[in-house]
Amino acid sequence: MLTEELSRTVAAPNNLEAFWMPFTANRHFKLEPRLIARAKDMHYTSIDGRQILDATAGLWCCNAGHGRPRIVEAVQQQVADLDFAPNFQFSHPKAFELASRLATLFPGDLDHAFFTNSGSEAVDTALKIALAYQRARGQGTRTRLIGRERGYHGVGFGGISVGGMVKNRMWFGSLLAGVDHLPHTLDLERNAFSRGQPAHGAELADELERLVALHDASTIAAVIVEPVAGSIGVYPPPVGYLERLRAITEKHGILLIFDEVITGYGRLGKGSAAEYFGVQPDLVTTAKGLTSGVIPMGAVMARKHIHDTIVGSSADERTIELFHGYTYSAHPVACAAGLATLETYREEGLFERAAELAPHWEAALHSLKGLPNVIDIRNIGLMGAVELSARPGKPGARAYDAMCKGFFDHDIMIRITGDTLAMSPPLIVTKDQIDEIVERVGKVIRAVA
Ligand code: PXG
Ligand code: PLP
Repeated sequence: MLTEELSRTVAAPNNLEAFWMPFTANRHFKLEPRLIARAKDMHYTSIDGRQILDATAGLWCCNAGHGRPRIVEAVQQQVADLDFAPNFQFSHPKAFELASRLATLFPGDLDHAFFTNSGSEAVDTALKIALAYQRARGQGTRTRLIGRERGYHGVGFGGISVGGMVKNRMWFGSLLAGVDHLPHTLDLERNAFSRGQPAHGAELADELERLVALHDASTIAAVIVEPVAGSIGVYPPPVGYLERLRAITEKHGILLIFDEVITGYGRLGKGSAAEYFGVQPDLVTTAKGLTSGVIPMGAVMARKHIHDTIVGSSADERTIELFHGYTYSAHPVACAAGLATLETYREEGLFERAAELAPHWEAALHSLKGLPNVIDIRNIGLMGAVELSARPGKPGARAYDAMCKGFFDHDIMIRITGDTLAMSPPLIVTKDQIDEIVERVGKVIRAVA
């Protein structure tokens, strides 16, 4: 069966041509394709029938693992019962049910959910809500958005404007106007091989005071940060940093947006990073783990005053309050997947499980210290990164080789960014599987020395 699939794909090389792959070295991939046929629990099956250990939860999204029965059945049933219903001026019950579940999951009064289909759309939505809120409360001069160097906020024009990964920005012109950036928080000199949150760097949040002094608070709508920078290679926030950012934004009437597309839904052993760190943002963007990656979906969680200010801003209750939404916002199949996913997390105690496993994950990852070219190891919750030194003049090549060798020679899926190997296993991972991941990653690191 699997071999048949392999021959069907590979025997007709033109099959590989038409798919212009996202964020992929297309030419090299098509020479040496890494194709997946199916997935169950902690493993993928490659099209040649090998069991590949999923050390990345897909792309940081399959937090419940793969092929989970409750989610599969919910999606199958929903497609048959109600394949689509518009959510512009009409709706369906599961949209309200899921929003209510999310309102209880996120801390404080993050009580309103605006649904999107991805993290990128969630980011654009949150930025627009921030601008609309400032305007609705009579602070329409607050139009600036502040992101952070090395941040990843998806690939919409809003997201790449506040984002700080140079290759995601440099090709695409002048981006949104009026955006500025905080400095990133990676500091290998002071913090290399920290376990969990690094001790040094809280003062980097004070850079926001400099931006306020430069632009004036009356021009700044919102600051958006990943509470733990994910895509760049797992940068946990320095101790005290997020608290300081919250204090400064609050002092100046600036909204604080946490982009929790990766950190939400148990990745840190809690429903959100906001809860984990005990810091209350005004808006939270989420996606990925919301449906465990099964059906695309994102959501922006907004605090009550933000929702109420915008929704209450028009006198006539027959007027649309926010001119924003996607055809597939709150798609019924995505809502069904979301509800079943949250139920799976609850029923199996997966957030608590992640919290319990985090110390084992930390110890296992840090056992890789001392291997060739390893210059830093970072971890928090069930996120981890091993940073390798770059080959002279060839940034990224060592990690790229590691990813390929991992897949073909050691049956493991790892994620790479620059010369960093990033990992975020499904929350169903066992201690033995964590040890297995780390053992295989160790072999891969030796193989690319
Ligand atoms: N914000 C954050 C913090 C993210 O991590 C997005 C927004 C965008 O989500 P969508 O669903 O539009 O992809 C993300 C997504 C990687 C990697 O290389 C990271 C993401 C996606 C794909 C790959 O680590 N993060
Ligand atoms: N482009 C065109 C021509 C459309 O009609 C629409 C939606 O109706 C869109 C883009 C936006 O698509 P979506 O709502 O799926 O984001």
